[in-house]
Amino acid sequence: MKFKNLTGFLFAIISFGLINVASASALDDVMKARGLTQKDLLAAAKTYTPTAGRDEFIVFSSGGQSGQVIVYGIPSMRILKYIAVFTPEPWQGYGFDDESKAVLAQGKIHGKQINYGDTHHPAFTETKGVYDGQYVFINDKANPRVAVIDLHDFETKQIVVNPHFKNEHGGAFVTPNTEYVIEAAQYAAPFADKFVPLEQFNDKYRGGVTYWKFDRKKGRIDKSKSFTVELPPYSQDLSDAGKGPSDGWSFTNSFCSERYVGGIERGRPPFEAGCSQKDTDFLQVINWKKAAELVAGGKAKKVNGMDMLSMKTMVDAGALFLVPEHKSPHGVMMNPTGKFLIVSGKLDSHATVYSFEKMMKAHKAKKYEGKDPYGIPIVSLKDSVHVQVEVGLGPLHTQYDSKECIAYTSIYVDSVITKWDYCKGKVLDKLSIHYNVGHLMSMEGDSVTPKGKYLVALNKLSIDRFNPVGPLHPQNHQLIDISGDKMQLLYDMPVPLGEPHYAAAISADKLKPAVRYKSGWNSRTDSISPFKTRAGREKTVRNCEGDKCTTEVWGTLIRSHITPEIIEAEAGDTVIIHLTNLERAQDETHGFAMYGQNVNLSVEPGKTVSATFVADREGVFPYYCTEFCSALHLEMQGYLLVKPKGYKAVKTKMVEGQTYTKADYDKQVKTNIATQAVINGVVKFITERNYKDFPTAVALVEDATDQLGFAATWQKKSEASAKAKDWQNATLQAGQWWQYQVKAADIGIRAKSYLEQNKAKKIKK
Ligand code: K7E
Ligand code: CUA
Repeated sequence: MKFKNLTGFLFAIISFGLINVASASALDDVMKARGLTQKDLLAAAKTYTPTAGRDEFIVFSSGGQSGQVIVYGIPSMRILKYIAVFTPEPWQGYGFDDESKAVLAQGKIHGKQINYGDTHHPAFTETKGVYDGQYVFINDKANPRVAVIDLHDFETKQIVVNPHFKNEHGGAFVTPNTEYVIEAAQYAAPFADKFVPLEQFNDKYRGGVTYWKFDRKKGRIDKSKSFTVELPPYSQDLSDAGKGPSDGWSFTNSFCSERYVGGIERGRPPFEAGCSQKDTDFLQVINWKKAAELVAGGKAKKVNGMDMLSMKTMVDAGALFLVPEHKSPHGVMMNPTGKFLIVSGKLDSHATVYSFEKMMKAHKAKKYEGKDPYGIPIVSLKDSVHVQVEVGLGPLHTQYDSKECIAYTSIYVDSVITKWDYCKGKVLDKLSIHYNVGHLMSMEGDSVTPKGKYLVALNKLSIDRFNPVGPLHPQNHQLIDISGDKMQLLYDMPVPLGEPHYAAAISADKLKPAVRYKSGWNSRTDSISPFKTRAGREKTVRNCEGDKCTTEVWGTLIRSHITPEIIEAEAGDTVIIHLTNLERAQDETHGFAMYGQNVNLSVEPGKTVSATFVADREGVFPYYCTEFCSALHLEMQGYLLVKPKGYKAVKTKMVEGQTYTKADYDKQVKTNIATQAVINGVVKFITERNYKDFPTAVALVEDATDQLGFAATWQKKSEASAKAKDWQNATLQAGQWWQYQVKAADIGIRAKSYLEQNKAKKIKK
């Protein structure tokens, strides 16, 4: 739709009945004041998500050097979460509680804790090539590792360390039924964990591709069933798995097949010169199904404790060959039908479309143009290329549309996105982006059923796109509308957390994350924690063996108190605190932070976490809840008292700041009765409505009923104290009774407004 002028545009909106005349002039004013064009308004209308609105797609983006994964929505581009993966992250208590420390410890290298990762490529689990929304994998380029994130709770469950590589890049990519998670090496190194002179590079340095076996039932990678295929010391790069007709095969790029070793300090030209000298590098084509059979048939050797297939074994079985690629290739992407593979050379202006059928025909006929120095046969470019297309200078990565034969390639040097037809080999459209784009991401673009609609350009530089924040700039993710013939730029989103390389988007309706854990849950092992603690069963136990003492606490958290509120230990004790969040209510997370002990926990509803530390000196260590969980959140506090060794307590009375009389008790009881009247009114409103038709309302009512149960318990206690004329306790207990009433009222009112908003119907009783 084209409009002659602003009035025409507004008139069109009005006649569509979207806004009324009065607000049309208001809109006009806003446009003038903010200098917005019609195009801007259209873009805004395509991305703006009204309050409480939801996104159609959810993106899992690499967090680059932050070692995390960034979750955001499309089209709103609102960031929803940073998932802690390779790096400690205090908000989630990751790397602070014993349970998540155990996950990070799986990622140790030679016993050394690595507290960061360089995440590059996320990949969803697939079933028959379609995203199923169960798990997402992410790699760490710097310390060759892969992590498993469960989408049931968006938590990292496992980290595996590659025992063969010293670096990686071509991961994580999955096979169509997630049989394997692919991880290819990058900078060649000796497999042995020892010094090997660079002079022995050609003989002793190696690359490879690791196939991590994913056990879907357990939701974990099974290292004992995983293996590596040995490759020459070319720098392996991005990889992709075949699908459809090419299922069973995987494809890994390489650069620096010159096997050049730099060394400016030895008077040699640098890596960049020697690694880009030849006109071609090699695509490494691997039959992973055959490789798995070879491993099962005992053809693998254990190297550093994990199976490895030699190049010779693979070549002899016809399961490995090479195809030349143009100068310094980077991206390699199998198309949705599994017939074509697009590779682009970053020092070239072409994208090359390979035909799987053609290269297989040559390979089966043993029609090779020669062998590489390691005896791997080479199928010629001529015998494998479908078409080559001039897409722009410095093409990197390609993504696919829902429309057949349509691809988008990121052009790094030119800073454009090229839309082209890879069947016919024709460029269709170009869009300038800002600036120097790396990966591109289309919706469900790696699957056999891409969803089209949007594209995100993951730009390397943001330069002048945002308000300046110092020399370190945020990255820039640009949202592009690809629903029409022409691409349209919609939105710039700054990413202030490391440099994301790749991202993957899934339809939001495929994700069904939990809102609470089963009570007493260890979320990292996905089982009931042995330290689960029920209400009323809290305890602190001190045990000594010789002069080694341990103070162990089994505690609970619920609005608004921590049990225990006092922990006593002696200097030198190992203190272990287990905390269970007793809440069932949505979003009632409690935190736990303690002075001077590096203790900081996040305990979501149902979760049990533990913290272990040595109380190495006497002192008073306050602790408190870090999440503003209720009106009396600030009172959610306590003390760790670390007494000097062998301290003998002198019996003295607890001095309270305030004493209470019968008048105080009566006043509190009067308040409580009035509060109960308010609660009764809310209860009446709810029970007269069809609230049982609304699961959210039912959950709130359950929670409120719990709180009223606690109120009743404290009412009884206070009445007993009043009977005994203990006005001090009677008043305080009546106060606690009121606290629970207030919590019940708060939740009840939330349920009431939910029912009003959702137009609950009145029912006859
Ligand atoms: Cu091109 Cu690691 Cu896929 Cu960066 S990578 S852009
Ligand atoms: Cu619990 Cu604040």
